[in-house]
Amino acid sequence: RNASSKTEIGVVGVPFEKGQRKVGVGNAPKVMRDAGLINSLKQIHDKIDVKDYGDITYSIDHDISNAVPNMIMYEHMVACAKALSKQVTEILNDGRICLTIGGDHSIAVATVDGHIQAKSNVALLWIDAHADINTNLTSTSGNLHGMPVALLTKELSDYWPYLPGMDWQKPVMSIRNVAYIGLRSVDSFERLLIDNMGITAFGMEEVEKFGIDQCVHMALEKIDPTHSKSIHVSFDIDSIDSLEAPSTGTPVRGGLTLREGIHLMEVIHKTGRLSAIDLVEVNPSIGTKHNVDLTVSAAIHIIAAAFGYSRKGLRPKVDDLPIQT
Ligand code: Z70
Ligand code: MN
Ligand code: MN
Ligand code: MN
Repeated sequence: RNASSKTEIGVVGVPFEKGQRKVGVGNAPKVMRDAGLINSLKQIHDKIDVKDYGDITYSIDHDISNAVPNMIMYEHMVACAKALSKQVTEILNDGRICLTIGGDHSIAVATVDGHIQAKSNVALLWIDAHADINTNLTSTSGNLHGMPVALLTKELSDYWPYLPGMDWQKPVMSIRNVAYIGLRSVDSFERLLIDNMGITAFGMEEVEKFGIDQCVHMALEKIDPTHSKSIHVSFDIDSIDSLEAPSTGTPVRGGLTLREGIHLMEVIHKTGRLSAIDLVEVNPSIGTKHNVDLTVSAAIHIIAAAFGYSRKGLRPKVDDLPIQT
């Protein structure tokens, strides 16, 4: 409970869905806003200040389409990412915590890059059923939302070909500053990398064995042992079990419960060092209206927990008391 300190939030929507092949995930920013996201944030407690920076727009350079093998709709990702990185840096430089509403997970290349531009010393928690650490050589899909971690980290930079239009993006983050929680659908090359590089990864087996509270604390201890870094949480809604968050492109059973997702964010909130959150892969075109409502409300609960929503409730301000004591 952190109702005494002021929390300034900057929200940016990214209606981007070209990092994968299913239609609809680009509508999530609108659907999340229509579901009352901004008001839900304002109602967490009275020290919250929210500024909505609107949605990212961009225009593509057709000359670089098909420039890189096995990177589908590459030119779209490049253009969107450049605009988004700048916007994230601006929000952080305005002194706000940046909340990015995707869009598919390829947008995290930009949000983490923009965060590093503003704060340099960044620790990244990747909450996902998937590892998203393929390169264009290891990916069996060519989908860019399976590649952002490999684009961001310096240990993998030698494995990429020249990426036209991405010169602004510097892969300066160390994989040592990245931790996964929630993995349960990992490709074979991704598994090889995680094992051989000793990447910090708490899959669903570890969540089961140690519990979510221990997993988050152990992850933070690995990526931020001095308790000094600026924390970035890149939250793929498919980390949550598909029974509780069904409207997503690649649902996987046996995932985090909503309660585990909320608790994870409560732990992060209490560090006082959360600077950026991505909430990605909500697809309002998948499933019934009930499925979509479940998924959107799960996402809003998870976000609210990150900004200090208290499940215990908050005591009223003295002025609000019905009886003067
Ligand atoms: C696979 C790939 C992925 C989300 C699917 C899947 C990646 N590893 N990520 N759905 N959210 O295509 O690279
Ligand atoms: Mn993902
Ligand atoms: Mn995923
Ligand atoms: Mn410690």
